[in-house]
Amino acid sequence: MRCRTKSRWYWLLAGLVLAGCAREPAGTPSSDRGAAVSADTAVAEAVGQTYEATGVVRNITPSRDFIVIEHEAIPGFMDAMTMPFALHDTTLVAGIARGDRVRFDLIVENDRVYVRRIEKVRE
Ligand SMILES: [Cu+2]
Repeated sequence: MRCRTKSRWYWLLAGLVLAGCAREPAGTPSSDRGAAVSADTAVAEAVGQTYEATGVVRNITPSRDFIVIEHEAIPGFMDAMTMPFALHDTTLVAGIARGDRVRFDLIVENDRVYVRRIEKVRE
């Protein structure tokens, strides 16, 4: 039970971490204000965009509202990394399992980033 509570918090936090993920690409020193400003500009430019990305599924929450994907670089938005993404609805991951290679659409809005379409691709 205690475990479950912890993992629930993990997913809630993961949603918040997402914004930080896009704002501060790996390797950006937080003390470097210039880099921080340009990263913010990149986030501002990303709002309203849809990005197509590919990666490998590492986890799906039992509630099917988050998926962890080891994604490849998303040009203009993110470096390659493993991170959680919110799923637009729970039916999206029907037929998708851990270890699957997937292609997905990432929608970037003002206050959230989520997956709207995801499909399994053949290796
Ligand atoms: Cu990422």
